[in-house]
Amino acid sequence: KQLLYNQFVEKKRSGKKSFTVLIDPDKIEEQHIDKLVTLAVDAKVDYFFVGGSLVISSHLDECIRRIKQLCHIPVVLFPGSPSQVSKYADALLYLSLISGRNPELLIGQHVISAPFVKKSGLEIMPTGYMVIDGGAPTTVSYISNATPIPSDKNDIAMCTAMAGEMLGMKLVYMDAGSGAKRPITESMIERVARHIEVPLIIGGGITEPEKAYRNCKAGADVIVVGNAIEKDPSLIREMSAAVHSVAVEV
Ligand code: 1GP
Repeated sequence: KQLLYNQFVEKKRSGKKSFTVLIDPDKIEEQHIDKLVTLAVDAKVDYFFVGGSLVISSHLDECIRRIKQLCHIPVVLFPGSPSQVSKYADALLYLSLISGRNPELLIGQHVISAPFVKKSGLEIMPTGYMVIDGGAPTTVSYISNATPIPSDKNDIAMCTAMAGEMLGMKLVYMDAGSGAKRPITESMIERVARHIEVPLIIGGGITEPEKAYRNCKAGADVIVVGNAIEKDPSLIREMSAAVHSVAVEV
C-alpha cells in the first residue's frame, strides 16, 4: 500500500492542490456522516481530517468506521489529545505545537503516548503545527496554553516553519483555529511556502471558496475547512472546485 505521505509529496511536486474536510466527531451524528460523505465523494474531496480540540464523546472509532464503509477517501487523524487515536484511520498527523512554548505539546504528551501510538500501526506523519492568531481566542489557543503567532508576524511564522522542517517535520500545518474570525493572510502563507519544501496545510476560519483559492495561489498545498461546512454542507462542492482549479493553472 502506498504511503499517504508520498501522495502529499507527489501532489505537491506536480502542483496539485488538495481539499480536506475536517470532521469533529463530537459535532456530527451518524445520519449526517452519510450525507456529508456523499457530498464529499461527489465533490472529489481529497481527505478527511477527523478530530477536535475536545473530543467529549466516544464516537471517534464509530465515526471513522462509518466513513470507511461509505467511501475510499483517506481518513487522517487530527488529534486534539493523545487519546484521539483510532486504528481505523489511514494515518495520524503527529502534531508538535512548534509555534508555542508549552513543552507538553512539543514533546511531553508524545512521550507518554508513544508506545500506544506506535502499537496502533497507523502511518505517522510528523507535523509541525503552528497556531496563528485568528483575531479572537479559539479553542486551540485556549486549550494549548501557548501564545499563537501574531497574525502579522510573517517572519516569525517563516522561521518557525523553517526550524520545524530542519527538525524533521514532514508537514507544516498553519492553523488560525477552528472558527477563527480572521483566517491566515495570504502574505503569511506566501512567505512560509517560499521557504519550506514540505507540504503546507492551511486551515482555520476559511468560509469562502475564493479565500481557499487565494490561499492555494499563495502556496498552500492542502486546504482544511470544518466550521463553514458544518454550517452549510453544500459549500463542499464550491470549495473543492476552487482548490482544484488552481492546479490546472500551474
Ligand atoms: C481547525 O483548521 C481547522 O483546526 C479548520 O478550521 O473549522 O474554522 O474551518 P475551521
